[in-house]
Amino acid sequence: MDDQPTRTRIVIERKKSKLPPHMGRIKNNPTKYRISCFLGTLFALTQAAFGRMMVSMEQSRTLEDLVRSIASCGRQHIIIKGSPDPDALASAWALALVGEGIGVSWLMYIEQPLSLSQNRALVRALGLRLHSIEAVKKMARKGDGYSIVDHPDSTVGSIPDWLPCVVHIDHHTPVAGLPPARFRSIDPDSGATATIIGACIFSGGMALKEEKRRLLASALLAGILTDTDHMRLAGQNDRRVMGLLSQYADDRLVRRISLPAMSAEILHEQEEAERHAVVYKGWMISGIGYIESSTRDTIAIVADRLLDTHREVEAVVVFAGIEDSSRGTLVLDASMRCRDADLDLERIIKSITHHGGARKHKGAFQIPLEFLRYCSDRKQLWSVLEDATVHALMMACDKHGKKGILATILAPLRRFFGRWKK
Ligand SMILES: [Mn+2]
Repeated sequence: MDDQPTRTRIVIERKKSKLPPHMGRIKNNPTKYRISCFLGTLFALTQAAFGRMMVSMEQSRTLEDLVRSIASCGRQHIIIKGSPDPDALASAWALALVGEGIGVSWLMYIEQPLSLSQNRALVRALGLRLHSIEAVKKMARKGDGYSIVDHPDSTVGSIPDWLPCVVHIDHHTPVAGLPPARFRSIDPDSGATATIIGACIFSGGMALKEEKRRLLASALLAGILTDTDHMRLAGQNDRRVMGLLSQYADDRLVRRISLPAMSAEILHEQEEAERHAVVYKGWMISGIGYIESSTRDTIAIVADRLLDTHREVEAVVVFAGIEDSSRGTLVLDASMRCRDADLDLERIIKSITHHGGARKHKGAFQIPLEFLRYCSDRKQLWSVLEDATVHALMMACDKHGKKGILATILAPLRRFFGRWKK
């Protein structure tokens, strides 16, 4: 099957090149010049209209397209690249069910181990068997394909080169240069990937057994609730899809799998974060030391809570050294939260590292520290990591923050042009 067109942006190029010789001649003839201008405008308008049509076609992708893409592979390898949170798990299972409905079997893989009790509860409730990402190499056969949910980057390093990407669905800020996918839907206006998939499946009227439908609606709803901070950040799409899902979902199950368990550990980490926080130009930056990868999501919850508690700051960054003792890995993981949707977290993160991404209000980056895990003085290593991270963030704040250099230079210009707009 042909590759589906990727999400297109309408770009009308304005070239500053000199007029070609024949245009020079036309310019000397006013009537011909006017006709050529008119034809040029007509051509540009047609192009723009066609582009817009392509975009709206993309947005109205139906269940049929999704089914066709999954049907094109013998077996679906569904990969969760980011944190296996309720949004990613529910979305991945939704793709599995779409495949199951047409006889395409599936396997599910995770790059990071499960963290937090509600994620484990969701995996149990759905009866999911999760494999480690390294297993794809062994399991993939010719004719299979892989799917990515809830991650802006559809490339996966540890899979065979010949394995095609059949589905890529996400709600983070899109990244450039992705490999082709047979079905791709990237919508940063949706608060969760579960919103995009939920709309596709539940307004598309996919046939599902009652029990599976109840479970899927509950899981997707929990995914949307978790990613939108219990609707605080929900947009129009999210609310519409939540309305659809709530007709089938089981309230008690949704509560169980979407409420962050308020453990003593989280409260302790929050206190730690407050004690070590550096406040710089409205940003609260805090490193909480080393934590085990099974409790990795703590930093995201602590970041949420700090932004909630400290109303005076515009952004919060909580970071930690994440250790996985079974794999022997060490990763610097940071969670960013901001109050104002205008603060471009994607740009801020990309100014620090390419290992991360963001959407409105939330972002994260992970820097692998492969070699540094051999450092025997862990205390000293942490103080180096803390120093480097805090300084990198301060520089990013200077450049892109609301009280940073760019904002200070641009503010009078904005005010000046704002006056003219009125
Ligand atoms: Mn998500």
